[in-house]
Amino acid sequence: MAFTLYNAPQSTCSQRVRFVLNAKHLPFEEVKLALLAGDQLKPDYLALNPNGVVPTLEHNAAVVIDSSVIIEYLDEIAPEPESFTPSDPVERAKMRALMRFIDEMPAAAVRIPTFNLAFLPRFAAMSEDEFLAFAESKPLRKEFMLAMGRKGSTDGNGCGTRPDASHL
Ligand SMILES: N[C@@H](CCC(=O)N[C@@H](CS)C(=O)NCC(=O)O)C(=O)O
Repeated sequence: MAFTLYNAPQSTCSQRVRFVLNAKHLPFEEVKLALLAGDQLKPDYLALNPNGVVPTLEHNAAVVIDSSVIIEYLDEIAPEPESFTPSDPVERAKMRALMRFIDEMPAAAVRIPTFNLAFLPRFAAMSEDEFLAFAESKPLRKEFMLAMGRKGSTDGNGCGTRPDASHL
């Protein structure tokens, strides 16, 4: 099996996939994208992942996008040495609910400090028009960028909230 993972070292979504590949002892090639430089928005990468975000997995001729989908895919094609998916449908449903929760809450919440700490210095150096054009070029994150603004925000105008997993 030949795997190529397009990812970024600091990206939590990429880390999830690297964790599963390593836990399953699956060797993989890495293509590291420089997110601050905008590698994820280049035409060659958008042809693989039209959302313009990492990670993306190439497995032979197949292209799989979205970290949660990728880790479920890996568990299906490589259930040995260990499967991470419960065989009982109720337990499997709980696993999926937890995965959805992680996507909806902590993954969304971490975008705000990431934006403020990593991206803001670059945006502050842009004119408002340059920032708007840059936001416009992001297929998945345009609204988030506009809500955060060129000067940043502490709450992203409701784009993220404090995660509470106590019910799971
Ligand atoms: N739901 C997607 C989200 C992917 C995502 O947001 N990736 C971030 C890094 S963790 C990214 O590529 N950000 C670059 C950008 O927003 O331009 C997944 O889990 O794969």
